[in-house]
Amino acid sequence: MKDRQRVVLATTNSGKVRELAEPLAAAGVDVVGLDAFPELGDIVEDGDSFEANALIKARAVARHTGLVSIADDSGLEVDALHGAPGIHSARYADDWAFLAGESRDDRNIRKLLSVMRDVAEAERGCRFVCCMAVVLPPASGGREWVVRGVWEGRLLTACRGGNGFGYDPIFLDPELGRSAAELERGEKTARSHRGRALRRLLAGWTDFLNPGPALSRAGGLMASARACAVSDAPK
Ligand code: ITT
Repeated sequence: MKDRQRVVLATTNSGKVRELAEPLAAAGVDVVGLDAFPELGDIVEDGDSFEANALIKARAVARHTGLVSIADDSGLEVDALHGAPGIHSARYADDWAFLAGESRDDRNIRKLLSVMRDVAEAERGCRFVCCMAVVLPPASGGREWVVRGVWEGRLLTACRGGNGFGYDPIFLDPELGRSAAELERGEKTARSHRGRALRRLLAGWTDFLNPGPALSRAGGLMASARACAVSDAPK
């Protein structure tokens, strides 16, 4: 990457920031946090897919800040629950009361383990999914691109490990035989849905920012049509 690019990371999730800021900086992308824009209120994520919600967040932040923005919409899909909690992963247990001292992540895990308590080992397949959207501000043409990363795993019956965030303690990487929370940050990024999406994004980053004439035209059309497919190559 030739020039360093300044982008806003459109997330309020500190776990995501920890996992994204360092690899982005190493790739020449200077990250500005949403805390630099306290006037930006809550963004309503009312899309029906990870892709749609990532675009909703990235568009809102690019529009408000006038900077390139990157958003991550992610979650855990459990086969035995037909893909739930999926796009509702962050708010999965909002219908359950907190136990004393419990965090939102702890409560989500407690609900999921309880719902899955009678599900046999063979039926405990699951995956983390991450869709990452990058959107240029309107003054730069508003071009958009979404990439997807997936991490296949098994749902554990009890927590293991103290690293990471969210559902990491109950997600087993079957090839490593360790939970996501038993991995150091770099090990997790090498395997994870977020790491995979990020590597795809960085591989096409320069082309996305500096498209040739054909790509520019396609990007302009795509931005005005507000349609954006997930792909390995920037549109
Ligand atoms: P932003 O929308 O501000 O980015 P959020 O936490 O609301 O923050 P999402 O709507 O994308 O983000 O929800 C993602 C949820 O999925 C997150 O809160 C975790 O519960 C779970 N999740 C995503 N990635 C994860 C990971 O790497 N490890 C564990 N849990 C993860």
